[in-house]
Amino acid sequence: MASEHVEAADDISALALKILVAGGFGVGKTTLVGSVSEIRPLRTEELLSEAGQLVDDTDGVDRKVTTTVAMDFGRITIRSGLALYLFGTPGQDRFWFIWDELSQGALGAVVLADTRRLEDCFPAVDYFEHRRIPFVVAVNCFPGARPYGAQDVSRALDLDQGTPVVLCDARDRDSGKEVLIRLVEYAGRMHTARLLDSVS
Ligand SMILES: Nc1nc2c(ncn2[C@@H]2O[C@H](COP(=O)(O)OP(=O)(O)OP(=O)(O)O)[C@@H](O)[C@H]2O)c(=O)[nH]1
Ligand SMILES: [Mg+2]
Repeated sequence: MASEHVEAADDISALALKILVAGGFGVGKTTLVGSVSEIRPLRTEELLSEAGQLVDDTDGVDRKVTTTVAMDFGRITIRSGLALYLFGTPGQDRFWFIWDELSQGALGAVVLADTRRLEDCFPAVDYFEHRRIPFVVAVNCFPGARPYGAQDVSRALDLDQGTPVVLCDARDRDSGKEVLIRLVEYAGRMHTARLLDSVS
């Protein structure tokens, strides 16, 4: 007899939403997708090479030896009937052209930030603001980084009022899941408001 337990992502009536995990170089995008994914995540890591030293901005991430060159992919079931497909973007400027492809049809995005290099997430914030893709900023609290409150980060990034800022640890599944739930709730509200605007 077929199992009565049907996983959300295997159920054809389940809703699957596309979410991007973006942000600057080495901020923890691959780590976040890997920690929350219930399937073995797809990764496209390559060694940081000497040739790349001339073009890659690795300041502040000295101990990093690999980088994402195409994307990360993972999946998480938020609740029965609702699965998220997670697409982690590459962090380095030379892979920007991949972002347009990845962002097609996305419900929203997580912009990961590291307060020691906050300016690295400006391009991602700009990118989603210009395309009107709802996003939340998730501050990945690296040990040793000065703790800032969500309000401080929101002000420093000059975010539109209402854009959520969440503190998280990208290595922790529950923490990552909380970020994704905040995003789905926020993006849902934003899309509904726009829909109502367009018909009124
Ligand atoms: N201490 C600490 N280390 C972390 C955290 N998140 C990620 N790391 C480490 O930081 C490094 C960068 O993580 P990645 O997940 O590869 O970063 P990324 O944003 O995918 O990097 P690119 O794809 O190269 O842009 C790795 O060595 C992780 O182990 C964190 O929350 N705390
Ligand atoms: Mg990566």
